[in-house]
Amino acid sequence: MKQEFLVPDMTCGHCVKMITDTIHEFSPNAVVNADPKTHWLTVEANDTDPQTIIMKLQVAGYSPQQV
Ligand SMILES: [Cu+2]
Repeated sequence: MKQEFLVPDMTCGHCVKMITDTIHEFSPNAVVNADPKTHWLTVEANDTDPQTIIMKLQVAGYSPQQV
């Protein structure tokens, strides 16, 4: 399942790494694409759901919005 988010406070490569690592902690095989310029985040994974991704990223300090 492909899940898409907007993360306005994902602004640099550090954010991309933090977000990717955070997602891989609970969904190790997720395919994560994150663009700090457009703030667009896509996660392809069958073992998680948008609410979990949003909650975990909020804990990591980001403000994802599902789109
Ligand atoms: Cu950053």
